[in-house]
Amino acid sequence: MTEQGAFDTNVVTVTRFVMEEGRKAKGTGELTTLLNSICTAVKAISSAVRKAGIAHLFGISGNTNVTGDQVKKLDILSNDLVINMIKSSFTSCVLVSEENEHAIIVEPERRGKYVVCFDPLDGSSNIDCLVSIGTIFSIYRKGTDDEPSEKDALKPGRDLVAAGYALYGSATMIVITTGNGVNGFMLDPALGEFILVDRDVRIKKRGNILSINEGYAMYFDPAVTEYLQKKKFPKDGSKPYGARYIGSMVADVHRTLMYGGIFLYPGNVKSPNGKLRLLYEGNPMALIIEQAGGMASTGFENILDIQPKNIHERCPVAMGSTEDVLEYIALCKKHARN
Ligand code: AMP
Ligand code: P6P
Repeated sequence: MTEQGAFDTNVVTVTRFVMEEGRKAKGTGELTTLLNSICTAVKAISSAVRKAGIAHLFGISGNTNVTGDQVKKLDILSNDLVINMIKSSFTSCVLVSEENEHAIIVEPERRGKYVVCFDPLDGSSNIDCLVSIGTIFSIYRKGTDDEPSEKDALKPGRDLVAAGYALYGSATMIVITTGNGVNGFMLDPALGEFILVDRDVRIKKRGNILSINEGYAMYFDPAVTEYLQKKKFPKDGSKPYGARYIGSMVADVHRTLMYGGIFLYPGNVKSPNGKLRLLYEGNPMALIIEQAGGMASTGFENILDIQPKNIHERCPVAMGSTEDVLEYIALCKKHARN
């Protein structure tokens, strides 16, 4: 509805937006079809998430995934939805999921030219307490004619064609980039459509919110400890940063995108590369943040420049407002020289 309350007869849905972008790109429509199939999976996941408690989808399914996490029923359902929607779109040949140890090679009769890496339900440890969770995806073009394999996903994030995430929060939102900026669409349950609400999202050059799990403070590298000290007890007369940490990457990054500041999941003495996965957490979120005018680094290199070695490898994450990330990088490099 428009602000006057009149029904908007020219509403911009994600389907329409992606089709228009596809026309501009003079594509065959395959990427448009793929993006719309992912949106369909997200709508179905959103419906399941919203009634999980009633439909007994909460609770531990008893399985564990490749990372050893307890896999909850919603995780399995979400994974199956994304796999089935993408396979039935005839657009992709290789799928990499957080829930599957090995890459899924699409059967020949259903293959297309894209490679999709995704976390079907990120933040799943928060499902039972109703904290926001999300779906994250990134899309490469296969680029070669040889038999599809896991190695088709081992490309730097710089090569991504598109990336995005869905946030199942107080509303269901999908945020997408295809390399020409970032746009946000909110699900209108009455229409069953995602409506464009945030066109060409830009992140602040500097924010005042710090997002990190300080439960690991005793394991932090000196650079991280010094950075936190600087933000909490500024000596330049500036105000201390606010602290926000949800524990769902999609929610923490979406807040950082909308309000500015920095989201940190650094490596530490126990886990030198941190916890977050490069292919379906680090890269897609880094592309979104960079496309919105921000920065995404490991502390030493841009996340999008990392050459992956295996499909579930982890990467340290520092992403958000450029000036905040640059300040963090400077401390990482200072301590590396000492
Ligand atoms: P396609 O033929 O649909 O697979 O598209 C070929 C290329 O055109 C894609 O890999 C993109 O780089 C670009 N493209 C196609 N569709 C879109 C779209 N909806 N939005 C942005 N870029 C697109
Ligand atoms: P910690 C959720 O399990 C997740 O993969 C990300 O969504 C989130 O940012 C991170 O782990 C939270 O990890 O160690 O702070 O609980």
